[in-house]
Amino acid sequence: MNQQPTETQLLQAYEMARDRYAALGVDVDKALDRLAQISISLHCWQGDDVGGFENPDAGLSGGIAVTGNYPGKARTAEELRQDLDMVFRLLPGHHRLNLHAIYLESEKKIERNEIRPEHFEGWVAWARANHHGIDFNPTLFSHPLADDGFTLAHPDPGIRQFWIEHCIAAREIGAYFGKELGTPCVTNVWIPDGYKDTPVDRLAPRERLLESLDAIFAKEIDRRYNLDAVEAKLFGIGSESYVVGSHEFYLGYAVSRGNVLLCLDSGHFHPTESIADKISSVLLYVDELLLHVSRGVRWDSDHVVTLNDDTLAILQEVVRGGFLDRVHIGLDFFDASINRLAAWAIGARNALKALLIALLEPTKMLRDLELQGDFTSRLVLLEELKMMPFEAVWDYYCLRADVPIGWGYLEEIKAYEARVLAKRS
Ligand code: RNT
Ligand code: ZN
Repeated sequence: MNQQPTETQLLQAYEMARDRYAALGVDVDKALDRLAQISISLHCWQGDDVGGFENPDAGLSGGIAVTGNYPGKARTAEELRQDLDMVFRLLPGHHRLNLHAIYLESEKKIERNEIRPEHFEGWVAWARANHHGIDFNPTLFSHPLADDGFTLAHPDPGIRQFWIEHCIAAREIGAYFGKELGTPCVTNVWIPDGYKDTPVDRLAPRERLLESLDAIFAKEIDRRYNLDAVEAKLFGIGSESYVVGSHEFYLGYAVSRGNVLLCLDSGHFHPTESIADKISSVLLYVDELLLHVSRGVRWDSDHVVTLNDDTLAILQEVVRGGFLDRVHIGLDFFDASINRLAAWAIGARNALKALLIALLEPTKMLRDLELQGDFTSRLVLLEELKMMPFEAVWDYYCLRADVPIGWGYLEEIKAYEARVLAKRS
């Protein structure tokens, strides 16, 4: 299993693949150069089961859950950064980090509405040294004032105000990241608010959420440094019957406000509903999108991303539509039943592979066939494309970037597990 192809074999396979694609009019080198410009935002929370460092004893709440107890999870920001360094070494290209507010670093306890840039200096220093951009999220869960399942839509104005202040503080920290690192931070608001059982009043919580969001975004922040996004959801654990921030709610919000990005999480819709089909519609009305690429499995919206039809369809849409400059690609899953670094690497490499496959498509040829009404040829070609040698191109891309080929990254993760993770108990 550990037998890897030699460099000569990899190069030979690549050249053959390049000719096969050239015959279809696809310039492989151009596709790889484009791929190299795409940064994926790696979510910090896969590394420690969405725990954060604000209060190591606090449980995860908000209708999301992590299962599994694989040994070796990161317990400090330092350990998390060490793990991230390892994972980034397994990914071809330059990528970003997606942080949550609870990953702050401070000697003393800081209230959520009092978080400031200084609590994230360690992250900025690390990101600068390693050329990562940072994206951000206020954390509106795992907190006593979110325990009854409501935050920005809470009936108590004092509690709403607390969370409004937290979100404003988060946007300012986002701007700090953007300014310090020279690349805009996308700050994404997701709230858990909803009811377990059928509500009587579906309107009032949404009116309150609308008012809270307007208060949060009233403060002008330079869009060169920070971009705001809002994320909808269909249901969560304990909010099965009603979620205040539904898709319609946030779509309307983003469209009507004009300067807020919409975040589409692929695990947040009905099981047969794919966000792939939403991208071209939404981008007619909003300037930019944030994607949380994830994988829903029954009740869970956050399984590790695999290279399945759904992942492919999402990234194909981004590429086919020419949307790469308007779509921010982030990952969102958490699995504690397998090696956490492997979970990250598997998901991120799969998102990159899906992008590569999409970039290697002779889209114009397919589009012409479609326009001519030749659906027979369209289907033949789409199916035959599934057998094209993109694997040889991917291997070459990894070789060029000096990252492990094929499952070679497993060996590195196992070695890291023995060297570092096994000592964390
Ligand atoms: C929850 C949302 C949200 C979270 C992170 C931790 O359903 O998907 O994006 O996963 O904020
Ligand atoms: Zn999400």
